This record gives sequence, C-alpha cells and structure tokens, in this order.
Amino acid sequence: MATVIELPIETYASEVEPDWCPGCGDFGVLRALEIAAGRLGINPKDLMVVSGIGCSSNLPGFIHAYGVHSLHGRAIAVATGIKLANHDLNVVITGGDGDGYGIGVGHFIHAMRRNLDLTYIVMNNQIYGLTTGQASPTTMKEVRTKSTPAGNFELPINPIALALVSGATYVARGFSGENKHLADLFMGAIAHKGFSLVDVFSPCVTYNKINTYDYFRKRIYKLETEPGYDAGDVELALARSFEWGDRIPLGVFYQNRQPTYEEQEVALSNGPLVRQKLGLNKETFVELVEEFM
Ligand SMILES: Cc1ncc(C[n+]2csc(CCOP(=O)(O)OP(=O)(O)O)c2C)c(N)n1
Ligand code: SF4
Ligand SMILES: [Mg+2]
Repeated sequence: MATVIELPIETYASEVEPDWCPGCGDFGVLRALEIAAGRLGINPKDLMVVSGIGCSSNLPGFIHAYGVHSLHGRAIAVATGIKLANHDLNVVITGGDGDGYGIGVGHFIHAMRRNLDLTYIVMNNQIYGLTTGQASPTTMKEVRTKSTPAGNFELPINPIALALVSGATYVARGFSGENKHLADLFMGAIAHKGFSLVDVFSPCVTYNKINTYDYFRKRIYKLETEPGYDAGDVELALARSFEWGDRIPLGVFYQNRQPTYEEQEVALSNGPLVRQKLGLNKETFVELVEEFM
C-alpha cells in the first residue's frame, strides 16, 4: 500500500469566503471535507467537487480544488461524465436534499445501481434554504413551512433506505455538529471504491426552526457503538434506516465492496479516457468539433 502523506487543511482554503448564514450547518461539512481530503493526502489537482444549485451547492466555490457548480438536480449526471472521462480523479458531489432527493432523484438512483465510484455528500437540512424556506422531500410530516402553511402532509423520503435498496455500496449518515465523526465518514466514503452516500444533518438556522442542532443532539447515537451491529449486513442496515424519533442513528449503516462501473466498462480498461488516443486525424477531429459548434 502506498504511503499517505497527509496535507494540512489550509491546502484546500479557497480565496472565496463562504456566504452562508452564521451558524449554518454547511460550514461543518466544508471543514470535515477539508480534514478528510487532507488526511487522505489528496492533492487539490486530483479532487473534483461537483454540485447542483442551493445554499449547500455553493460549496465547490469555497474549497481549493477543481469544481463545477452545475444545474439544479444535475450534479450526479455531470459528475458521472467527469468520472468516466478521468476515473483517476476523486469525484465528490456536494448538494442539498432538494437538489438530490427531489429534482435529482432519478440520477441518484441510477448512479447507485451502477455503483459508480462517486462520493455523494448531501447537506440535508430538510428544507429549501436558497429559495427561502419551502418544504423539501425530507421535510417531516406536519412541519409548517412557507409552502406548507397548514403543515406538511407528504411522507418524507428516507435517503438511507433508498440508497440501500438502490445498490449503494457505502451508506452513512453524519451530523455537522460532530465534525470529527463526520470527517471520518467522509474519509471512509472517499476511500471506498464504489458509490458512497453520506447524508448529513446540516441544520438551516434561518428557515428550519424544528430540526436544529439541539434537536439532533438530543436524539443521535452512533451505530459503531451498538453491540452486535454489523455494517456488512444489509438487512440490519435497512432495519436501522427506519429508526426515527427518540433515537436517530449516525455512522456507517452499510459497506460492501462490489465491482464498480468503471472497473467493468471495457472502454476504460486501458486507463482513463483522457489519456487514451482518440484515433482521429486532424481533419476528422476538426470536422467532429465543428459538428457540435
Ligand atoms: C430547474 C430549477 N428549478 C428550481 C430552481 C429553484 N431552486 C434553486 S435551489 C432550490 C432548492 C434548494 O434546496 P436544497 O437542494 O435542499 O439546498 P439548500 O439551499 O437547502 O442547501 C430550488 C427549488 C432552480 N434553480 N432550477
Ligand atoms: S438559508 Fe439556511 S441553508 Fe442557506 S445559508 Fe442560511 S442557514 Fe444555511
Ligand atoms: Mg435543503
């Protein structure tokens, strides 16, 4: 195994200061991602952070690495293209619950069943933050928001269960108020070969007055300290994914090494596409490019 040379978190300091509201949970996620990347010794040139649209999706601008701030709900599609073009890159997708579990849920499911080697971090604040407080797919029942003034009567999505049944091979949940634990989960997710989801309780201090830091502090517990819990057992993981109320689990629900999409795609067997010869002469290349202009 290659020796890892850890990098200081300043390696990833961006020139752009985050403009999130003071106290926003997303600060903790950014910090944990920097710690995880540093501990894995990932050079910023080998790190690609892709997002959709939302407060959380502004994260690529706040970290020194390659980044794409794409379209609402389309981050996974863009990240898939990037990963297939250069599977040597560490591709991390960062976004919100609205972005990933609402408009982008189709991409989410298909990326998981393909077991693409992508790391997906969802800053789940159970609200649309950027558009000022409408219900999201993870807003709890009965919660009043701008778009549900009489209380939300829709059943929230269970992202952990959805990931487990869709074929994700690393499924975890963290809390932005527990930075060290969150950094450990991110490290595990980035190091894991295959699709990893880390759903993060990342409180929106401005528009969600229900799911606050205190709300989670009173309820969370860690799966790794539960006697007999086995993260290799998908049925145990599924049972815990439905736990919500007085006790809410954090940690790695499930991890299982399976062949990735990239490992099975013959076109990638000779190395990343960006390093393979196109097999075109100059004229054909120019013709091809013009066709798309
Ligand atoms: C196609 C499209 N539809 C709707 C919007 C408006 N919009 C921008 S962000 C957003 C929701 C953001 O919520 P979430 O993904 O949870 O991110 P947060 O702001 O909470 O971090 C919506 C509906 C958009 N930008 N593009
Ligand atoms: S509105 Fe909410 S999610 Fe957006 S920056 Fe402020 S606290 Fe964070
Ligand atoms: Mg949100």
